[in-house]
Formats: sequence, C-alpha cells, structure tokens
Amino acid sequence: MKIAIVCYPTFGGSGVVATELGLELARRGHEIHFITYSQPVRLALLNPNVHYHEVNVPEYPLFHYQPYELALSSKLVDMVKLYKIELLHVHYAIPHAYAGYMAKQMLKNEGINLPMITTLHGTDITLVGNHPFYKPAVTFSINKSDYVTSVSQSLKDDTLKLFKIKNKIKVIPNFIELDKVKKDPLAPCHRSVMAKENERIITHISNFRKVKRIPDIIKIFYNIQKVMPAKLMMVGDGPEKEKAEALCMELGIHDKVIFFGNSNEIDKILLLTDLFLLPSETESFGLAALEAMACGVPVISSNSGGLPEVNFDGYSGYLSNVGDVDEMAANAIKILKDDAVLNEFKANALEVAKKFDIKNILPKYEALYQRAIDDY
Ligand code: GMT
Repeated sequence: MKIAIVCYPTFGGSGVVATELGLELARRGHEIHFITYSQPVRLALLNPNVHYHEVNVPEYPLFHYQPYELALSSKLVDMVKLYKIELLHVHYAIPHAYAGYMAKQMLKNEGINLPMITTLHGTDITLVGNHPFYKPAVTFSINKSDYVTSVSQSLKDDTLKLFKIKNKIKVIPNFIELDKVKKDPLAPCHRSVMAKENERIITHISNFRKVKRIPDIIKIFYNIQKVMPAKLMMVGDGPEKEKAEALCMELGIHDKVIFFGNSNEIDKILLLTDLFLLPSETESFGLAALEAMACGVPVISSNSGGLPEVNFDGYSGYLSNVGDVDEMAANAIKILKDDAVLNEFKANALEVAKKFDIKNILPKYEALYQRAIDDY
C-alpha cells in the first residue's frame, strides 16, 4: 500500500507512535510518505520505502499567524498526485484531520478519491480539542474521517462524552518494538554516570507540561530518598522544567536529581532504571510508561485516563488517585526496598509490555488500511 502519514515531528508520544508505525510498515514492504514540517525525531531515512516531504510555510508580514493547515493540505494534494498515494493516515486531530479533509475535497474535485484514517492521541481531545475555539472544527473533521481510531478505550469514551461523534471509533492501542530494546551491557551509558552502586535509580520522561504534574514527581522522590539511597533522572524538556529545578533546590535534593533535557538514549537510561514515575493529571495511554515497562521497569502512576489499561495495579506497578503523592511514595518504597519484590515487579512489567508488542498491534492497522482502500 502507498500511505501518507501526517504527524507532529517532535518528541511527543503521537509523533513517536506515527513514526514507529510508518517505519515498521515500510519494513513490511509498504511505501510510506511522512508529511510534516520537519523530519520526525525518530525517523531514520535508510529504508527505500520511506519518504519524507517537508511542509514549508512561507513567512508573509500580513499574516499574524502563518496558515500551516493551508500549506499542509496543498502539500498533501501534490504528494498524493505525484506518488499515487492510496490512503491518508493523520495522527492528532488538530489540525491534521482538518487539513486532510480539505486535501480530500481538493483531490475529489480532480476525480481522485482516497480514504482518510484519523488517530486520536489524547490532548487533541481532552485538552486542546475540547476548547470552544476549536471544538466545532474538531467535531467536523472527526466526523468527516472515513475511519477513526483511538489509542485506548478511555480516550474513546472521553471522545464520545465530549463531542457529538457519528463515526465508529476503533481502539488500537499504542505499541512498543520489543526487539529494538537493546540489552547491551557494554552500551556507552554506564550506571556509574547516574548513580552509586547502592542507590536505586528512579526515572521520569516527558515533555514537562502541566498535565504531567512535575512537582508531584519531585515530592514522591523526596519521600523515597528519605528512606533509601536513590537518584532521580528527569528526562525531557518543557515549560515546567525550571520550576522543577527550583523545587529540588528548595527541598535540598538538587544533588540527587539529574536533569537530562531531551534525549535520544531513552532505552539506555531505562535499562538502568529501577522505577518509573508517571503521576499525570491525565494520560490517554501513557506511552512513556510502556517504554519503561518494555525495559523491565515497574511504574508508579496515577489511575487517570488510559493508564489502567497499560499499568496493572499491584502487578506491573501501582496506581493511585491523581495528587496522592504520599500513597505513590509508599508504593514506590514497597517495590524498591526489597530486591526480590523489585525483581518480581520488573519481570511482571516486561510481561505486560509483551502484550503491546508491535507484532501484535501492527496487523490491526494493516487490516484497517486494507479495508479502507477496498471499501473506497
Ligand atoms: O503527553 C503529551 O503531552 C504528548 C501527547 C502527544 O500528543 O504526543 O501524548 C499523547 O499521545 C500519546 C501517544 O498516543 C499518549 O501515550 C499520551 O498518553 C498522550 N498524552 C496525554 O493524553 C496527556
């Protein structure tokens, strides 16, 4: 199949999912065209089936806001015609589903018809899309998609609750490429760079937005380090990072917390990690938690959104109400204080991650694509 994938090219989960999906589809022989404003961070272009087309938005002084949707829909039209693309798969409703629909209409005008699949990722529904300024356009473009998928049952429920959706929504969970998780003990990232032999390593990875409840992470760690030697790895960058650094200073634990910034070596850090923290306000899925579990790392998370579909309470980690940092810290200590308990949780985390192996999930997308093309 010849498929165009539209996504955000950044470190965010939706871009990572879209990129990994496209790369695996390319390995399976499909022709994949990524269409976005810069090369996706995890995109390696060494596969003859992978193409990347950049959307350029020329600056013009009259425009206070540069019209990205317009440039994207025009680029889609051109690329569909040039490469005879058979299907559009847009990740994140805003503005991709809207631009995709416009492209379809323009192509229809020239006698070219192709289906569009929209995958909802979370904040496009629960945070941004739900805003009254965007809601009519988001509702419209979801309803105008030929197929809609969501990354968890919880996100599907939220979408149906928040929007008047006429389409069926198919749940296809996010995935992980287990084979790719490198277990090379000689990897250049040595444990001693992060912690001493007797210290537990605790990690958080995100885009440091408010929804991640970064101060909760610091407070949970503060409680943990009071009862055992430990270090906290904070990986990623975003608006809450500076405040987090200040809080570590205030609590006197700045020498126990390492702020890495954005990293392409997430697997290496996770393979040395004992526990992952994700106390988010909401998470449609929690891809970062799954990435940790795939490296055999148990997870302490909140119980909101799709997190209970990924992290199993008392098995791969523990879940608590949003903001209950005392319970989260107590559960973390329960897992970390005993090697045998920790090893059991580590094994369980890996076991749960296997359920989300790309090998089990990708055929669901392939089947949907085939149906969409055949039906059209
Ligand atoms: O979590 C973020 O802020 C990034 C956001 C995104 O759009 O990339 O992540 C969302 O999509 C991911 C991939 O499907 C999910 O794993 C995340 O849970 C979801 N984030 C939220 O719902 C807050």
